[in-house]
Amino acid sequence: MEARDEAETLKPADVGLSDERARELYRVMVLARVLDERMWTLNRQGRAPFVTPVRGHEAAQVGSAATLRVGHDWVVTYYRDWAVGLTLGVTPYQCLLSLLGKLDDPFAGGRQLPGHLSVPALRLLSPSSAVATQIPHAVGTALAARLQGSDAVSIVYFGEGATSEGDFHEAANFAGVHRLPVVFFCENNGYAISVPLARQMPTPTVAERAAAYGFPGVRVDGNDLLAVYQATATAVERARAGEGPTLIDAVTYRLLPHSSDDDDRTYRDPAEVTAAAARDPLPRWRDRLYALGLWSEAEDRALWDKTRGRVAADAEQAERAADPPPSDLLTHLYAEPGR
Ligand SMILES: Cc1ncc(C[n+]2csc(CCOP(=O)(O)OP(=O)(O)O)c2C)c(N)n1
Ligand SMILES: [Mg+2]
Repeated sequence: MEARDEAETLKPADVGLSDERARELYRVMVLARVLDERMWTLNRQGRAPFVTPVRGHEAAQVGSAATLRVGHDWVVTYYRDWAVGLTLGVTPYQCLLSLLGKLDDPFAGGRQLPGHLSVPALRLLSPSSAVATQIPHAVGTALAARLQGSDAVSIVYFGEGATSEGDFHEAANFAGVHRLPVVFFCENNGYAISVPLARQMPTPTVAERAAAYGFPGVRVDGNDLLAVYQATATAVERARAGEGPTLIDAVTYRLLPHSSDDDDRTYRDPAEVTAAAARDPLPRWRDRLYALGLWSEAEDRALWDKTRGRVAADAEQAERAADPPPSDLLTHLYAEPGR
């Protein structure tokens, strides 16, 4: 990416982040990675039925979500956005309860696919699994904020594959016409399951799609935490100031298969995955913190040990938690007469 050299000279203060916040965002990225490792292991052990990995997307998710006013701005995610949730204050234990379909799963009481985070107090909306359907929902919350005279911004996350769906285009068109306070955040990992980007769209970038709807499309290195933070903060400010939407094309890579049911060796050259792993956003941000004198190898080792211990304990506790009772099977599925 052209943006890379310039962005790599950025310091936290240049984008309005304190040094402590810069370290904090690294801790969230590590937490997301460790949670991802644990969920994948639980799946491979036959203890968790289905996982949508976040690995590789951490800088894009954490860097963007960190720009939001938590509990004020509306956040609409998709199934890969574990690290968005963790940045807003969702806990790994809550994620693990949902992964295992437990009674106390705070997102849906154990009756949603994993990765569908939903917390009303955080204004984190419950998404559908149907690709791109969450995008018009975010435009709806942006319109509601406008009608209520609130300065809340809506951000919606989706993959580049979702931009081939009608929902994306209708949402972008409506938001563009009405200059609504919404940030369209695309986690562009180059694949919609097995379908590569060139088979999904006739343009080389997602960013250029914004031109058709009259608002800026910004392409950013999605593996560079500060570059993502800067681009999203600008888009959020623009939206809050009444200047309308922005589409962010955050270029990243999914380091694991699409889901635990997918075998990516059938459509990706292992050499491509190895090359992408060399651009892994975690060591990249860690090395930048080292270079800035904000982090040490001893602190890093201690953080990984502590985080792995915490998530392992959370997983054990979540496994022991109660399952929903069979009598609960139809709750929330059908309207209940008289209620
Ligand atoms: C409307 C619809 N079509 C197809 C699917 C099956 N499906 C689930 S995820 C996915 C790929 C989406 O790719 P992308 O938007 O690039 O996100 P990524 O998974 O790469 O992060 C597909 C085709 C679906 N859930 N909904
Ligand atoms: Mg994709």
